[in-house]
Amino acid sequence: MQPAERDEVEMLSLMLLIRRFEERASQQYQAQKIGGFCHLYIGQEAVVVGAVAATRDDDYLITAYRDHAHALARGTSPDACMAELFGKETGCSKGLGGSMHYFDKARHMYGGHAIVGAHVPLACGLAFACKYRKEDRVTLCFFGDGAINQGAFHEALNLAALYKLPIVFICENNLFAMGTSVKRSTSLKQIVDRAEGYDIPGEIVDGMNFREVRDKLKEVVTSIRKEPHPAFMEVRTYRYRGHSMSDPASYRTKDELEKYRLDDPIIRLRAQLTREGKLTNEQFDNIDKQAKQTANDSVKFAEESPEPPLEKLYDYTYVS
Ligand SMILES: Cc1ncc(C[n+]2csc(CCOP(=O)(O)OP(=O)(O)O)c2C)c(N)n1
Repeated sequence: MQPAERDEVEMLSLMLLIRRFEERASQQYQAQKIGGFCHLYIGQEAVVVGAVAATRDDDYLITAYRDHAHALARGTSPDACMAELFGKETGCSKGLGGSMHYFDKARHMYGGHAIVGAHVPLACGLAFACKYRKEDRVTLCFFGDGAINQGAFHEALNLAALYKLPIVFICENNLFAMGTSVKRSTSLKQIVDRAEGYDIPGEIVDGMNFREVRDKLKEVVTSIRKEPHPAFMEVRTYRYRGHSMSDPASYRTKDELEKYRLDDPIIRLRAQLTREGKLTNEQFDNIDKQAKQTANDSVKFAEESPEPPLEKLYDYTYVS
């Protein structure tokens, strides 16, 4: 069981750790220490941290490929996360998954999935298992705005509603799927209206505001624990970096980016806590220093870790 209220300074520290971890990862990618794809979550931190603050550690969590923050928020060690990016044996997926395939079964973090929308039915499977076993866990299924026009997404929502599954579909609407604006890909004016088509209650949440994410999700999760049902949240957020490390993000204007930077979720929570006398500048600087140190240490750990042995190359690989 979680304490009734997660400490907000602790949650701010988590957001800073995620930010500093990914900044280091970005540098290591540019130095060619990390191969393959790498999608950063910078700017979206309040979404998953707000969600973790509203739920229990034994609730299930599953997401797409922008997954570093989801593992870190769940408590996967930064060392194991960085080592995974480096393809090292000490990584959270034994160095065989990379950036898009983080996994931590012990912490109920069920990936890390690269195919857009494909994990949404898997999330329903997790929620079905909980209901079948009469557990009061809730499944949190995160996905981007690009997933909502995939067939698998629609099949999953239909089943979730039909079976009254204990699941929250959390659409992290960062306005773009790669370089495609949501306005060009989706017929609806509001993504949340997708849920109505399946008789699933939905709401819009400000994803730059940690407190709003936490509080709205808490209400939803309380209702689901009482009587299982699906729910949908369109969380409006923004990614400050490109889609992946190789995207210069030339499809959006500097003004747009600047507007969202002024609404940085970390700065916002810091300001709220400072105004209320719960955080001093000195405390903030110390937390940030610690986050930077942890991120630096994770790079050292990853560098010094062994490669997976060659004979493990085909382990955990399956064909259908
Ligand atoms: C089925 C499928 N089609 C296309 C791709 C290529 N692709 C990778 S990421 C992406 C954009 C998805 O955007 P969104 O779901 O909004 O998530 P975000 O990147 O914004 O987090 C696409 C089209 C894919 N991985 N899977």
